[in-house]
Amino acid sequence: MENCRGRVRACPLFLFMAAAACISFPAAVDARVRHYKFNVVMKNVTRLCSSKPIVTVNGEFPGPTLYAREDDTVIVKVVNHVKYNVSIHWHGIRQLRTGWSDGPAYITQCPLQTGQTFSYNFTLTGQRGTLLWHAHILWLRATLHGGIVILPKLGVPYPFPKPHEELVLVLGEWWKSDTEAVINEALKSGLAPNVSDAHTINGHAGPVPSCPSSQARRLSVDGGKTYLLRIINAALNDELFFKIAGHNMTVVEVDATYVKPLETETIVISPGQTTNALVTAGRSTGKYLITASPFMDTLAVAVDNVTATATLHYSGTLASSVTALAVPPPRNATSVADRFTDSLRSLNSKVYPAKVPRGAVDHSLLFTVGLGINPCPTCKAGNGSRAVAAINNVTFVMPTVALLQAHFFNISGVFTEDFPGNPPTVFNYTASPTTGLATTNGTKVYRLAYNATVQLVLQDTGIIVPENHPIHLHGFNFFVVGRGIGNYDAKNDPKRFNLVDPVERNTVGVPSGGWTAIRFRADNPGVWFMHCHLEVHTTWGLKMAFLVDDGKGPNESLLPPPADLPRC
Ligand SMILES: *[C@@H]1O[C@H](CO)[C@@H](O)[C@H](O)[C@H]1NC(C)=O
Ligand SMILES: *[C@@H]1O[C@H](CO)[C@@H](O)[C@H](O)[C@H]1NC(C)=O
Ligand SMILES: *[C@@H]1O[C@H](CO)[C@@H](O)[C@H](O)[C@H]1NC(C)=O
Ligand SMILES: *[C@@H]1O[C@H](CO)[C@@H](O)[C@H](O)[C@H]1NC(C)=O
Ligand SMILES: *[C@@H]1O[C@H](CO)[C@@H](O)[C@H](O)[C@H]1NC(C)=O
Ligand SMILES: *[C@@H]1O[C@H](CO)[C@@H](O)[C@H](O)[C@H]1NC(C)=O
Ligand SMILES: *[C@@H]1O[C@H](CO)[C@@H](O)[C@H](O)[C@H]1NC(C)=O
Ligand SMILES: *[C@@H]1O[C@H](CO)[C@@H](O)[C@H](O)[C@H]1NC(C)=O
Ligand SMILES: *[C@@H]1O[C@H](CO)[C@@H](O)[C@H](O)[C@H]1NC(C)=O
Ligand SMILES: *[C@@H]1O[C@H](CO)[C@@H](O)[C@H](O)[C@H]1NC(C)=O
Ligand SMILES: *[C@@H]1O[C@H](CO)[C@@H](O)[C@H](O)[C@H]1NC(C)=O
Ligand SMILES: *[C@@H]1O[C@H](CO)[C@@H](O)[C@H](O)[C@H]1NC(C)=O
Ligand SMILES: [Cu+2]
Repeated sequence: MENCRGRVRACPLFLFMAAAACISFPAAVDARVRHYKFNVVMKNVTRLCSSKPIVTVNGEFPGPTLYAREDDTVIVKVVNHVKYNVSIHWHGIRQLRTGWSDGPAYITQCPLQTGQTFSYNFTLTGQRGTLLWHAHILWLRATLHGGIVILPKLGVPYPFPKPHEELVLVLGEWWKSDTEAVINEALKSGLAPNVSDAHTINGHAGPVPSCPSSQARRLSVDGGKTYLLRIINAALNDELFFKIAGHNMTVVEVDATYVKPLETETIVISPGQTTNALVTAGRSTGKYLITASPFMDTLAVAVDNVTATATLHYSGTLASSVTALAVPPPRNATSVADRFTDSLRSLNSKVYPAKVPRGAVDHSLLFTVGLGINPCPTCKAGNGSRAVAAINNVTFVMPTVALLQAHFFNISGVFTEDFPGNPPTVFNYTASPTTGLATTNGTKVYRLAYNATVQLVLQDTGIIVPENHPIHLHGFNFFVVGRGIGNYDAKNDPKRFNLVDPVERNTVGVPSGGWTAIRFRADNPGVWFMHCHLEVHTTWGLKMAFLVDDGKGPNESLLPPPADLPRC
């Protein structure tokens, strides 16, 4: 199953199948079913001047890109050859009625133990664009991730000028240490884990202070041609700014939904988000620096401040030519991030309408998202306390039986259905309280009837520190109808909601000390995880799940579990 290592030639559509040697479509007889095999194996790699074994798919880092078309069925046979339990999440794929293939460990499945095999099996319905796959257990997604490219149906063009070529750019974070050791050390101490040592672009950091000889990726372009960059943030904990010296980009899609073209110098992208942008090689020659640098506007929070670099390299450029530098925004450039985020709009065309739930909603929810401090007698470094995180003051405790299994087979005692729809206590969420920092434990879900409409306001808290949290919802896309700083005002803020062409996505940043309002329709039965996509916060408990009941008849009901679903 060869692919072009991130590079796809955008062939004329009628030639597409002939280009199978270039894109990864296997020469399968059944063009509608794409088979992939993921062998999870250890691989020794050298980065930042030192070497370590990492968990990979098929020995590749980043892992292989999955290519398919809208309406295809994808079957990925995963075999676990490593010592860790593994599960893989197909981030952003709706998984209509196929929740068993969603992937988060102990939410929709038990993990694949060493030696086990599971075939994820799902159909790509109503989606086209770039997404990502990644491990959804422990911190394994640090190295176990890759792109998903969903091409439009055969013969359906992009709603933007056809690019000459397409490039998948996976942004990541690299630790010199073993990432499991990093998080385990933090859980023992009660303190925050060590930040990463560098960011990466397609697996490479480029020259960095600690290792000036570190390699940089080179993207070769021809002057005058336009390229589609499929940018994926697969970092564990860092939101990133992405820039190319001397070149503006035009964003045309985010999270596999088309947007109104947005010209920008800087792209802001949170872990779990994807952004497709056109870039025209409008210069005639030269080398231009590409940068991925952190966005973290809470100065009290330590961040890996090492910028990853690659180069945009025009064909015919002399080796001696100097690279034009890009100046990344400072880590706290909130205004740069806001300008970008506030400008994104759904394409909302006749062909791709924004199906925003309008009018009164069935569930109007307010969830606080933030940190907390709980006692931990064994946490010496934390002076007997540990950092935790919570939604509506509930720190989610992982069950040992998958929630979806417990739901489908009516296994009691695994979860309760009393997840609060509003904060249990009303306070000034964005202030920094010095008392009442503890949270409650629970494995709670919020239950929704099939097809119910939901408005959910995600409100950051200032407990310990306010911070930007990229919240990811499994099983659905949602519309980002509003956003603001301070405490959400239920009376006045809805008046300014955009119910016409809000951006549609699966992961959204809740601004530091502010709120974000989303709307979605619960048209997918199953159990759907929602969590912060900063892995450190997920580990600390910033997660919950929605349980969506079956509707009427088989088309609105969860399928039975596949026979090879791993058991606990
Ligand atoms: C990685 O390197 C170590 C020692 O450098 C070696 O023992 C081990 O077998 C290697 N592992 C793999 C998967 O190549
Ligand atoms: C995939 O799931 C479909 C039902 O959605 C089923 O018909 C098919 O047999 C499954 N394929 C495999 C290989 O499990
Ligand atoms: C974390 O950082 C500290 C301080 O630099 C270092 O002593 C420790 O070994 C690091 N932990 C891991 C797991 O790398
Ligand atoms: C790049 O886009 C910005 C708008 O974000 C615009 O102000 C600027 O003039 C553009 N630069 C070039 C070189 O087109
Ligand atoms: C990055 O952080 C380190 C340690 O906190 C600091 O010494 C260094 O000056 C910072 N570098 C930049 C470019 O801000
Ligand atoms: C960013 O942080 C620096 C200190 O590191 C501060 O001087 C500057 O004012 C901050 N900028 C913004 C926009 O907050
Ligand atoms: C623990 O207490 C010591 C002594 O009071 C103090 O210096 C240190 O900063 C504290 N550590 C934390 C994480 O609060
Ligand atoms: C909360 O759950 C954690 C495990 O996730 C446990 O260590 C802790 O003791 C629990 N706290 C309470 C108060 O039950
Ligand atoms: C809430 O706290 C913030 C930050 O301390 C403060 O600026 C604001 O005035 C407070 N709001 C209310 C209503 O007290
Ligand atoms: C969260 O729950 C804990 C434990 O019950 C309580 O002490 C704390 O006051 C609550 N905090 C908030 C903000 O509701
Ligand atoms: C879901 O609700 C929408 C809006 O009320 C309605 O148009 C649609 O028919 C409903 N779908 C189902 C399957 O009930
Ligand atoms: C792996 O998963 C199984 C099934 O959930 C569990 O019993 C086992 O403890 C897990 N192993 C580790 C090392 O966590
Ligand atoms: Cu978070």
